[in-house]
Amino acid sequence: MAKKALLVMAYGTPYKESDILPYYTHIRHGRQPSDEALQDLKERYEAIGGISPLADTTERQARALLNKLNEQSDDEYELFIGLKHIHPFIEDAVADIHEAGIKNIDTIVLTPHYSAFSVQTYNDRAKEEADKYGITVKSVIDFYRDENFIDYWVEQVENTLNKIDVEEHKDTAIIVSAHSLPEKLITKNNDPYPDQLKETMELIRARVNKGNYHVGWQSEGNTPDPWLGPDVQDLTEDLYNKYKYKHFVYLPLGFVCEHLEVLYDNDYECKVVTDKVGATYHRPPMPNTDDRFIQAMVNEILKL
Ligand code: FEC
Repeated sequence: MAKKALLVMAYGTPYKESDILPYYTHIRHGRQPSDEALQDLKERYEAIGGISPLADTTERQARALLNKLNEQSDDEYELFIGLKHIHPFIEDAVADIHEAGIKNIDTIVLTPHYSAFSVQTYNDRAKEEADKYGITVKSVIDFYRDENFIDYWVEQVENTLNKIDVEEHKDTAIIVSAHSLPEKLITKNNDPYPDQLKETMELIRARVNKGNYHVGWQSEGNTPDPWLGPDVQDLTEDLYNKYKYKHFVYLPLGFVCEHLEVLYDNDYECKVVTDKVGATYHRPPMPNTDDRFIQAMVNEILKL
């Protein structure tokens, strides 16, 4: 039985208010945000209760993944968590793996779709650090196609539709979304990210063909360049104007748990729009440590 490191990588979140400035500066590649932008972010964290549940959920997801993987693998995995924008950084985790004397790492990023500007940047950082120590790295690229992952979201759509009068299913929008990225980076590089989101929507629609499916993008950054759109808030307003939908169901399935981008950008910002137009807001629970979600990731790791 070979000993391997399981490196679970995730975005990271401030642990306390004073972490917000260095965290935001790291996200901005070392450029400090303006006082106004910093204040705006602080207020968003305040609006979701002070801090994000992301740190705790990442830890629980990683432990659940480790346990399931060790039950199903011939290898014995030890868990390491590496974050993109706050400690423990990806590089710290790889250094810890070296300290532990482990020579093989399997990595996964807690996001289902691949983009060179998201998953690949995590993988490159892990690989670059591991190369310094002569450690071998294998990385999961994406896991959205796994049937267990789709099963999870199919059940969420069905549960939500069950709460809506059958006659109103035709007046229901189901908005499938992921984090937006700058449009020029994605189109110039023929990045699969937008197609993967559409494919995820089609895989769900093939199983629950009720309601009206639409793709949206959310949480775009504050830069002058265009980002992938339509933005979920604008989309909500446009769809309402066009179809007078009575219900809006949000599936932010490019994310894997409740955190700032879901609790604020969906549960607050999108709800402002549904309230304004007089439609009903629905957002089913995120996967968190759901067994099917964890199994989807285990399946991809076992294929490495
Ligand atoms: O709950 C929390 O505290 C953290 C939630 C969080 C997640 C997340 C996931 C992704 N992001 C992605 C791309 C970008 C790009 C920029 C950017 C900016 C921010 C800011 C905050 C933030 N992101 Fe994030 N992201 C989360 C939080 N993100 C806070 C800064 C303020 C703001 O713009 O709201 C723009 C950077 C720039 O200015 O240059 C690009 C992508 C994901 C999903 C994949 C992943 O998890 O890695 C892509 C969770």
